[in-house]
Amino acid sequence: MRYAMTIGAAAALVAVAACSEKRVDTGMPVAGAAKAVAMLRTAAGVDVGRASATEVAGGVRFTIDAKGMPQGNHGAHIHMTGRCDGPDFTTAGGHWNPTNMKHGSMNPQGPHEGDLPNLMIGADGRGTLGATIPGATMAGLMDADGAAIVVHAGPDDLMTDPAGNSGARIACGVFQPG
Ligand SMILES: [Cu+2]
Ligand SMILES: [Zn+2]
Repeated sequence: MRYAMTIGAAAALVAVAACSEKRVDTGMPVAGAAKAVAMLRTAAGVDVGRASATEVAGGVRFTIDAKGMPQGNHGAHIHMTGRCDGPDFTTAGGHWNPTNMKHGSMNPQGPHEGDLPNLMIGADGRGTLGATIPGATMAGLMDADGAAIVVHAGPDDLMTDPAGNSGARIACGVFQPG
């Protein structure tokens, strides 16, 4: 009897663990996952890398592979409209924000769904980033007006609405189904 109760308690613990596990952002790949790719360009049209968006379990995983950018930390976000008109790329609109939050992962009222960590560019002008946005969907990203990825001149403080004081938009890319 005592043995059976211990087993029962252990099973309950496993059930709780399995349940909370589902909420963890695993970023596990999904078979036949939808994917989109964006080529990053400066206002002068210079190729400065690429970004990708891939459907994963529970969200969308974004990557950036950058080159030819100024050394330092740069704000990087998914913007709501799939347009990148120079020189200031304002046509990309604000941050992708389907859930009506404020900007920044350190903002108690944040973050936007389109908020990514800072992109760190090294002395060689290169940098990479990978982040999964829980709850995001490819259908939401690739809606009628599309989406763009934007890299800013300065670092994102991850807190100040609407864009973390990250300065001018120095590179932009429109997501295309890939
Ligand atoms: Cu931005
Ligand atoms: Zn934001």
